[in-house]
Amino acid sequence: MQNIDSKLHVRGESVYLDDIPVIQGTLYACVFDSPVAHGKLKNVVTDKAEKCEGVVRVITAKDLLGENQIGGIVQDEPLLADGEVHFQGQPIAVVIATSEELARKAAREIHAAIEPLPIVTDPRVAAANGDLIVPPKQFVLGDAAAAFAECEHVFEGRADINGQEHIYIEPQGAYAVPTENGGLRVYSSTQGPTAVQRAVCRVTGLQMHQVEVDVQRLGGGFGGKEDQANAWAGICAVAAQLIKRPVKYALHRMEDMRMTGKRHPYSADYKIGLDGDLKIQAYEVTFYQNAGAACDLSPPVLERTLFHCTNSYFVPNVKATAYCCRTNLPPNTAFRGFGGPQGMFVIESAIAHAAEKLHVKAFEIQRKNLIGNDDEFPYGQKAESEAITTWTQANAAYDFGRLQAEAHEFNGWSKYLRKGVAVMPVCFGISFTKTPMNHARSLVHVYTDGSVAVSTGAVEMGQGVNTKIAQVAAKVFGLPIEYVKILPANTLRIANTSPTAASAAADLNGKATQTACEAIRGRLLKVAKELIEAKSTAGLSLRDRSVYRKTENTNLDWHSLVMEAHLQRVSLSEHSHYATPGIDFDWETAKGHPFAYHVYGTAVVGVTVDCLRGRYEVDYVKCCHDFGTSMNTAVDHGQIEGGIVQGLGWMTMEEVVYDDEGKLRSNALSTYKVPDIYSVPKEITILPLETKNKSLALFNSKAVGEPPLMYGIGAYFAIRNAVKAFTDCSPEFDCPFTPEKVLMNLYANDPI
Ligand code: MTE
Ligand code: LUZ
Ligand code: MOS
Repeated sequence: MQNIDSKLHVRGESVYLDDIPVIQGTLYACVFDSPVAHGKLKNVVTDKAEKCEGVVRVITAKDLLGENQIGGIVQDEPLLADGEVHFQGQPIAVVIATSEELARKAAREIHAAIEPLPIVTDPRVAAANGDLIVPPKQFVLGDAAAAFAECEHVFEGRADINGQEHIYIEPQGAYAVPTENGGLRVYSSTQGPTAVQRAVCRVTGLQMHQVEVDVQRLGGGFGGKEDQANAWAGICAVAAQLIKRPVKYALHRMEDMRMTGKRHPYSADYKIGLDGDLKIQAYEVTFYQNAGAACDLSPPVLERTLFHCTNSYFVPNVKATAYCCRTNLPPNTAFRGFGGPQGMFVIESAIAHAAEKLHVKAFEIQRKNLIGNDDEFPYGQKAESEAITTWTQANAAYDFGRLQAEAHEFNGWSKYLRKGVAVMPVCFGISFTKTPMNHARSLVHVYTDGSVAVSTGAVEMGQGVNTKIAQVAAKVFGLPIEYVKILPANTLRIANTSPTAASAAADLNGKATQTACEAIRGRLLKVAKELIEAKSTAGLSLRDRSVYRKTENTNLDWHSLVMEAHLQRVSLSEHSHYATPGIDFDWETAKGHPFAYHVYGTAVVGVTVDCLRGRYEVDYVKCCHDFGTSMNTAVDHGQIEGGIVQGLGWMTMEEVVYDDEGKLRSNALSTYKVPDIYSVPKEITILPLETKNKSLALFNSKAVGEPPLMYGIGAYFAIRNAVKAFTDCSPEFDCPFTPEKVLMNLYANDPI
């Protein structure tokens, strides 16, 4: 079944924030943001801008009627800078004008007097200065120190991981419209309608029932709109409240890149200990997370780095420590994988390091250490593992040894091309690691014409969650998908939502929808029982728009049943709640059962490096992926292909560059290169592993949104292997492996 939005997308008829027809009298915002990464804000000169054509008002921190604060976890993020600036791109003032162009023009006339303060961009420097946003976090399993003493081989090193721009196709934005009695309706390109509602209430001083947030769909979020849509909604809301006219702000790409946070860069130190049989006996790792200038979601991102620091491996003795370091960069934020990928890159680096020194293939170490059933993760949860199964099935289908041998043979005769292969297993936990976030609600109406409308808190951002939720309703009611409409996420219909994140939107909102539909179906079947004079509802079901008794069509059709139920004054509506059972986590002990289940998979990545130019191509990514029982293979394969390409981009060509002044140099799509049709792998093969277990997933389909991104990590190690096949070198573990970096490594040994 195809994505229900695909026809709209192809015709260009899908409505995104900037497509919403504007109301007469709408004004446009443009932010004046800090040109300095750290300093005392002495004075903001706005009078020139105020006199510009079309300008209605210029807003600064002192104008807010509510609190000047949008920090969610730590109260360290003003909506508009006040007293100090902490990163280049921090909003200081907002111009409100009659058109977008005039607002932008006037914003250029604002000036700020800023007395410079020292700028820190390196998380290790911040940690040395003691500038941590929250206290360090630690996971301990067994006794790493004692285990190292017993290990035959011990290796230590460092790994550095750069950030990543989200490059959602639709930049951030919001549109706030005043409603009666001082209320607001806010359209926002957000993954978290409730987070936007809370932020808007805070900065305007309104109560939550006065603020309606509506989200039709996003042109991509990838985590970048889990928290960071709040500022733009807050800015539009404040302006709409003050001026009493609708205010819109759709950011330009360069504004978005300059002012918003990205995937967190990390620097890490690792120590890995193996016994004579290549079993990893001990692992010690310290992570320095570059959080940027404000907390945002950095602590839970840091926690997920710890949760995934041993990836798909069982290590009996682990000590993992993580520091949340404040720097003068835009606050970094959620990005597909949410800190997990960074944790995985470090242990994969440690394994590659050990393999290099021991002259064995990395995949021999990887294979020997895969986590098995009932092995314990460092956070106490026992694995229901598919790690070995996905590895074995991928190896049976693709033959890692043969792929390596072919690369080796090729490297033997090719003059300037080198092939490299790497295997990347992935294990990713599903559930928000903050247990209280794992719940959702669904509101289902069956109308008297038999059509069905479903509202949930899930935000459609291209991942197909609406299609899956529509499938749930269609399945429970036995209807074609065309009978079901999924309404925009709206805080008046569905309250107190968790963001669409953690790959859990279909699980949580789909389960709530299932319960709601089943409740209505139960009532309808009772009505049907009377109409067809059956003894009980047992054996009755809804299928093909009809009521069935076992396998026989009773000729009572859906439309008549619905109308009859309505005439009998039976409710055709239901509001249901779902909360993931059986999960908990205690940070006091750093142990618990935080995840409903894990998603497993194994990928093999092959690359060819042009050793004259440093350029490379990804020849293939072949994986075996644990789908549970996929609800929609077209959507899920799309998620895997997209995730892989996004992961490859992060590992290879996407390079976020800040200079020492904290200025973003890679500030446009001309200087920040994302994968295009020419750089995607020539082959992506997906072998589905169908697992049926007692997992808590929706109709046994496992979440798919984030895990495949981490297959892309294999590209780094495949390129590294190809480079090592050309020249005797040991490239640092420092991603992305850009063509420039490849070239420098290829010729590092050459005297110049
Ligand atoms: N796919 C598309 N097309 N666009 C997106 O923005 N976001 C990813 C993933 N896949 C994203 C996407 C991220 S970061 C998450 S957490 C999940 O989708 C969220 O949706 P789900 O919970 O429905 O899987
Ligand atoms: N967001 C969040 C997430 O708030 N908590 C999480 O655990 C998480 N995990 C993945 C992606 N987003
Ligand atoms: Mo995804 S990083 O959970 O939005």
